[in-house]
Amino acid sequence: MNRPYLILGGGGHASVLLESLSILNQNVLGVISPDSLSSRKIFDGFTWYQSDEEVGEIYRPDTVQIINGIGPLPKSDLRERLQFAYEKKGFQFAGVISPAANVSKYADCDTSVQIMRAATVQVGAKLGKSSVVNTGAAIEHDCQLAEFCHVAPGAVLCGGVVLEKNVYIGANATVFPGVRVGAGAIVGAGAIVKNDVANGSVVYPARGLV
Ligand code: JB3
Repeated sequence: MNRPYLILGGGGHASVLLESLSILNQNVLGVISPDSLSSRKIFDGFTWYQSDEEVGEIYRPDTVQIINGIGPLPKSDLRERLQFAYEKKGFQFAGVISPAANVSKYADCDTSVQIMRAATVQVGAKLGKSSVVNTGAAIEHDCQLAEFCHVAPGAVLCGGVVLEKNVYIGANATVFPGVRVGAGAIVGAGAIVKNDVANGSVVYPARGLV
């Protein structure tokens, strides 16, 4: 039987994941967030844990699974840092695939991947640990995403694109077929990327095509 879930973070990203888990009738025990949950109705009725330390004292790592509900933002390592801290204590992370996402049975998704509503993941794509394919994004055939990548809403990775770890692709950006985006690079919203992108660099759509 599936172990019940705890959601890390109680903001917008967590709320989207919680809706999918609810539709899938999954057992969510509570939400861990230093900030109040009261502004979002979807959290009503769930137990609120205000600190990560508290969770470590209440739950044994082998009795629950954690959902990483911290949204991946450029230049922020909070999502990755918290996950590593929990993993160090022995907790395991689970993924969420929206029932309204379209994921090929020939795609290979790590168990902690998150795929949101109306996103498409095509045949032969490979998604690494804790990567996020956000609302309506398209991951075409044979793309490879390493760990902790984020493809923001509406972005398109054409066939065979490679994202190294910690890449952030902004909303509605398009990455041409076969392009490799280096570790930690940021592709701004709406950018059109035709050539490989070096590690850690930033592609600004307003400065023209690369
Ligand atoms: O653009 C889209 C579709 N989504 C964005 C996503 C990718 O990133 C979204 O609009 C936001 O910009 C962002 O999502 P996120 O992380 O949900 O942002 P926010 O709504 O600001 O919520 C942050 C949550 O992280 C809050 O509930 C904080 O309390 C929580 N948080 C911060 N530090 C923490 C910690 N939670 C835990 N458990 N531990 C912490 O140390």
